[in-house]
Amino acid sequence: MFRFFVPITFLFAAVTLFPPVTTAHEFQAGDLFIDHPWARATIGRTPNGSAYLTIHNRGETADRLIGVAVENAEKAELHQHIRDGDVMRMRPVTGGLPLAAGGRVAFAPGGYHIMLFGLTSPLIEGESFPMRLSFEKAGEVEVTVKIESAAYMPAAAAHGH
Ligand SMILES: [Cu+2]
Repeated sequence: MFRFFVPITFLFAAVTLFPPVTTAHEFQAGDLFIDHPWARATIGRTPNGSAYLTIHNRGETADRLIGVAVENAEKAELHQHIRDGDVMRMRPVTGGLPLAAGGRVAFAPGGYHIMLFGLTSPLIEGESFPMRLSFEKAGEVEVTVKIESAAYMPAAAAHGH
């Protein structure tokens, strides 16, 4: 895959010099604030894509992300990466993703992500698509997922948080 050949030092420098200030967008469901949902542009006929976002629970009770749905893929699944010996593997998050009161969960490449299986069309940089998130207590909210370049990294992930 192309993106693995981009030198990582270059990515860090690019993020530092050009912070993605123009891409910030935020959505709200009750006490949950969902920041900058984004997906990587796909290259060629890649059948699957992945999407990321940050959820900040500003409330005083825990909640849980229990479902994700999109119209431009056959299936959307919550995934995480786990270490298996020397290999990182991804596996579905079972039982929903816990959102602690006052806590913040940042999805990022190499960590939590939303896997989009069977894309009905390629993800093209600069375009966007709707995604519906279901929370145990806060209910449902539709967010807009911005499609970023195939090499894009969010500032928080690039700085190792
Ligand atoms: Cu995955």
